[in-house]
Amino acid sequence: MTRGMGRIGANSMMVAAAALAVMAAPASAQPATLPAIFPAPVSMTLGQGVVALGSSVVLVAGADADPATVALVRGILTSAGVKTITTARRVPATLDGVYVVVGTGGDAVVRDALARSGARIGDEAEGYTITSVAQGRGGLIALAGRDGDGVFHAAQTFRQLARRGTIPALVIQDHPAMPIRGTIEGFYGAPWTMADRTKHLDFLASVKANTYVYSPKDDPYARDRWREPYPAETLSALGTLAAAARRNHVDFVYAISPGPTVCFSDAADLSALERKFDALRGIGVHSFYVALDDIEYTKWNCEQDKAAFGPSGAEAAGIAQSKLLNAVQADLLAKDRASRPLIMVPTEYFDAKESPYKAALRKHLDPRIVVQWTGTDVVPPAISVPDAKAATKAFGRKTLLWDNYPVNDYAQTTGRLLMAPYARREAGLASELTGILSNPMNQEAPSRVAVTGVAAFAWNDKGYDAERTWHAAARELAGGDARATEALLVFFDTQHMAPTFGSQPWQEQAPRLKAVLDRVREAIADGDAAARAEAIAELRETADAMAGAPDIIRSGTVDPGFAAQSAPWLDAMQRWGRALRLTAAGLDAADRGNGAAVRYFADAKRIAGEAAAVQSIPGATRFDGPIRIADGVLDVFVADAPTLIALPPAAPAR
Ligand code: LOG
Repeated sequence: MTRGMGRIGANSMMVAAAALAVMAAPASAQPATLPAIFPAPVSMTLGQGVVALGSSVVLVAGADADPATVALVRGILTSAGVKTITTARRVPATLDGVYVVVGTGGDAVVRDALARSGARIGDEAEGYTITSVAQGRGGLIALAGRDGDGVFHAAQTFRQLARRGTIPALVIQDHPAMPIRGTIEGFYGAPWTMADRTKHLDFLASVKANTYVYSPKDDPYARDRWREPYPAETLSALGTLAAAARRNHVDFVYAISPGPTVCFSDAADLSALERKFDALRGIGVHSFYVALDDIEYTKWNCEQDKAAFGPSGAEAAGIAQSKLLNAVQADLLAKDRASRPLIMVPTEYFDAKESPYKAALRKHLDPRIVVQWTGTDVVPPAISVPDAKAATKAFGRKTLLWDNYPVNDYAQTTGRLLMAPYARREAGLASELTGILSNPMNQEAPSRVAVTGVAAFAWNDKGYDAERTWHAAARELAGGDARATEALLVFFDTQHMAPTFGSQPWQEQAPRLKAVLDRVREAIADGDAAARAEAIAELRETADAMAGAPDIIRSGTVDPGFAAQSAPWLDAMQRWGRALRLTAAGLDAADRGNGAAVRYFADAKRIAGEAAAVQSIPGATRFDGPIRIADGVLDVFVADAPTLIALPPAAPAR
C-alpha cells in the first residue's frame, strides 16, 4: 500500500490508490484526515490532497439519477456553504473547478468519474461508491450507487463528509450487511404522533435504515377492531406517512394484529384482512405484516376452527396461522407482483426452542414469509450467532430479529429512558439474520440514540463500534455542538440501565458517574489529603455538569422534540445535580473539619427527595411513575456521603 495512506476495512482490491491524481496540500494546511462516518462504511481509504468545496460547484447528474436525490445533494452543498451550483453533462479531462457527479453505475459519466480513482461499483444491493480526487485547482467527487437506494445512501454519507467543507481525497466502498434495517413501532402505550413518525423517517434515512413497520399496539383499528376500516382522515394521514417513507427510501410496512378475535378458517375473516390491506395499498402502501404476538393460542376463537383444524393447541394454532398467512401472501402477489414478502411475528417469538408450534410453522408456512423473533427471551441479555442459528433451524428460514431495545413499555422500565450504547449483539450475526428491527420507546427522539446503534450494527456488524456510534448519535441530536453533545452524554449515562423481564439488568446503570463516585469513596477511605481534595473537586465538576446539562439540552441546540419528550427527566436530573453539588460541598466541609457540612448534607437530602418525587408525564409512557436518574448509583451515594467522614462535634448553641 502507498505510504501515507490511512485505511480501514477491507476491499482494497477495488482501489488503485496510485491512480489518484494528487494535489499536495500546502505545508501550512491541516493534514487530510480519515473522516468518521456512521454507520461505519465497509471500506474507506484516504488518498492524497483535499477537495475544498468552495463557493461554486458543477453538478453532473447521471441520466438515470433520481431527481429527489439530486435535489438532496444540492441541499447538502448549500448547507456546506456552496453559493453557486451550475450543471453540466460531462466532466472535462482537466478539472477547472469542483465537479460533483451523482448517479448509478448504469451511466457512463458516473463510471468514468469512478475510473479516475481506479474504483468501480460493487454488485451488492443498496451499495455505493464515493470517490474524491484533487487535481490542480479543481476536484472531482463521485456519488455512485449500484441502484437508486445506493445513490441515496451515497448522498447520506456525503452529508457527513460535506460538513467539513473540505473533503479529503478518498475512496469509500460500502454496502449493507443485512437487507432489512430499521424500527417496528410495536410497543404498548401512547403511539407516536404522525409528526413524530415523519421525523423518525427522516432520521432513519440519515442512518441508512430502510424499513419502518407501523404496528402500535394501541391503534384499535390494527388490533381489537381490525376488521373495521380506518376513518378517512387516519387513512389519509397514513398515506402521507407512506409518501414520506418513499422519499426517504424507507419501506413503509403496515402491520395488522387479528389474533385476539380471528377465526382462521372463516373465509369472511380472510376477506376482512385483504380488504384492510387493499385500503392501505390504495394509499400507496406495498408491504404488509401480520402480527400474532401476545395472543392466546391454545384456545380457538370460533367453533368452526375446531372443525377445520381439530382440537385447539399450539400445533393446531401453527397450522391454522400458516394457512391464513399463506392465503394472504398469495393474495398480495396476485394483486401486486412487485410486493415484498409478507412479514409475521409468531406467537412463540421469544425463544428458538424446538416445539410443536414451531414445527408446524416450519412445515406449513410459505417459505417466502419473513418470520421475526426477539432472541432467547422477550428482552434477552445478549444475542449471539449460535442463538440466531438456533432460530434459523427452529423457524426453517433465516429470521428477522425483533430487538426489544430500547422499548420502555414494561413494568421494569417505569420512569426510565433507555439510552445506553446498543451492545451485546455479536459481530457475525449478519450471516444468520435477514435484518434487525428495533422496537423503540414511547418517546421518538430519545429512541434515536439506540436506533442509531441498531442501524449501524445492521449495516456493518463487523465494523460496528458501540461507544463511538453512541457518541455520534449524541452529536447528531446536538446538531454538531460540542457542549450540547457532552450534556447529552451526561444525561444518557443516567439512563444507561437496561432491564430484562426478570430482576437482572442487561446493561449496568450510570457507568461514567459510578466511576467518579467510586474514586471519591476510594480517596476518602484510603487517600491522603491531596487525593481527597482532588476527588471531591472532580465530584463538584461532575455535579455541575449534571445540574447544568438540562439547560443546555433545553436551549434549542438539541432537537426540540428530544427536550420536550424527556422533559420530566431533565427536571429530575437538574435537581439531582443540585443535590450532588450540595453533597460535594458537604464532603468538602467535612474534610476540612467544618461544621457547615451538616447543613449542606441536610439540604442535599431535601433536594434529592424533591428530585426523586418528579413523575413521568401522565399517559406519555405505558407505565406512569417516578422518574429514575442513575438510580442505585446516585441516590445511594447521596445517602451514604454524610457517613463517609466523621463530622466535628456541632458547635454549642450561643
Ligand atoms: C410485545 C411488544 C412489547 C414488548 C416489550 C413482542 C414481539 N411483542 O411481551 O409489543 O413492546 O414485548 O414489552 C412484547 O415483543 N411482548
